[in-house]
Amino acid sequence: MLDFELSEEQKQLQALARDFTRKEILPAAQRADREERMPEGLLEKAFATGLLNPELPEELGGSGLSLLDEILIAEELGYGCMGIYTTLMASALGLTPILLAATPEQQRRLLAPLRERPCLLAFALSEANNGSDAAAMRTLARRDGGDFVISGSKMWISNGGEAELTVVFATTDPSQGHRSSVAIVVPRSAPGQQAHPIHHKLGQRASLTSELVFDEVRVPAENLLGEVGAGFRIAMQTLDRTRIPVAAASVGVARRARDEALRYAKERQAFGRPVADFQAIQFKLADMEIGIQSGRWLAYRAAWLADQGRPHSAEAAAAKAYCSDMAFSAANEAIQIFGGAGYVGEYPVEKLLRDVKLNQIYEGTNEIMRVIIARSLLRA
Ligand code: COS
Repeated sequence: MLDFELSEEQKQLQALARDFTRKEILPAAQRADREERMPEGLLEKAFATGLLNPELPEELGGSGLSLLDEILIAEELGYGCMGIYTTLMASALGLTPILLAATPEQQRRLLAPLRERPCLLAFALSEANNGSDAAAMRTLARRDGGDFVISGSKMWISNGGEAELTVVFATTDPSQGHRSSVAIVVPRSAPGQQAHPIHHKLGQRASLTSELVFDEVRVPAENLLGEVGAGFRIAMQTLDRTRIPVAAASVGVARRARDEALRYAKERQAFGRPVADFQAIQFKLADMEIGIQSGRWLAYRAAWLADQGRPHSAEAAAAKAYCSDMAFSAANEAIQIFGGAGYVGEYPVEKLLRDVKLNQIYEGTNEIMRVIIARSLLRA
C-alpha cells in the first residue's frame, strides 16, 4: 500500500523548520546576500533549534533524523535562502561520509564536539581541474609512520576554512585512479592549511566557498575512513544521499518563486485588472505548481529508498536534476511575471534565480546526473 501522509513528528519538524525560516532566515536573507556572509548568530540559533547536523545519531547526542526527515528541513531552508541552506547542509554533506564509513570509535572521537556547540563540517572532493571526473583527483596523501601527510588543493569547498572537520578526498598514488583514493578527516587545527575565500559569486553569497590548500598537513592514520582505496566509493555513496536534500531545497525555491509571483500577480494591475486574471500568467503559475508537486514526490521517494537501505543512486540523481531544473525555470518565470521589477534586487525573485543556478551544478552537474541515470538504465 502507498501512504502519502507524513507522520505527526514529521509534520512538527516541518512546522519547526518553517517557523525558523520565517523568523530567522527570511528577514536576514537579502542582507546576507549583499554582505556575502551568514547572518550574525544564525548558526547558534540553528544549533539550538536542532536544525544543524540533524542526522547526528542519538547515541552521539544528536537528533538522529532520517533522510526523509532531513529533506523536510531542506525544503524549508531552500524556501528562505539557498546560501544559508548551503552553509547548514554542506555541514550535513561533511558529516555523511563519517556516518557512512567511520568506525563507532572514530564517530565517538571525531563527532563529540557536535553535541556541545554549533560545529560546521565540510566535504572536500573537487579540485580546480577535476570536478565531474572526481576519480582523477591529484591531492596526495602520503603514509608516514602513523600519519598521513596531505599535499595539494581542493576547490569550491562550502564552509572551507570555517569547518571544524573537513573530509578530504585524496590519492595515495595518482596513477591508480580511484583504487588508491582515501577519505581522511582533517581537523581545522591541523597545521599547514590555508583557506582562500571565493568572492563575487553569482548567487548563494551567504555561503562561504573557498579554495583549500594543504601543505604537508599531517593527520593521524586513525582519521582514515574505511581503507585505502575506498575514498571514491565513500564519496559516491555520500553524494547519492546528499543530492536528495539539494532536490528538496530546489522544491523550496520553486515554492518561494510561486508564492512571490502569485502575490505580485494579484496586486499588479494591467489593462484595468490584476495580471493574475490573464491566462498567460495563470499558466506560468500552474506550471510552477506541477513542478513543485512532482519534484517533491521524486525527492521524498529517493529519501525513502535511502532510509530503507535500498539502492537509490539513480533516483537521487533524477530528483536532483529534475528539481533543480524545475526550480530554475520557476524562478525564471517568476521574474517574467514581475517584469522589470523582477530584474532588480528590490524584490526577492532575481536572487532566487541567481541562487538556484548553483543547484544545477553542485553535488554533481545535472549532466553527470543524466550519466548516472543512463548508466543505470543500460545496466538493467
Ligand atoms: N556507490 C558506490 N560505488 C560506486 C558508485 C556509487 N554511487 N558509483 C561508482 N561506484 C564505484 C564503482 O562500482 C566502481 O567500482 P569498481 O571499480 O570497484 O567496479 C568505482 O566506484 C568507479 O566507478 P565508475 O567507473 O562509475 O567511476 P567514473 O570515474 O566513471 O565516475 C561519476 C562516475 C561520473 C558518476 C562520478 O565521477 C561522479 O559522480 N562525478 C561527479 C562528482 C561530483 O558530484 N562532484 C561534486 C562534488 S561536491 S560539490
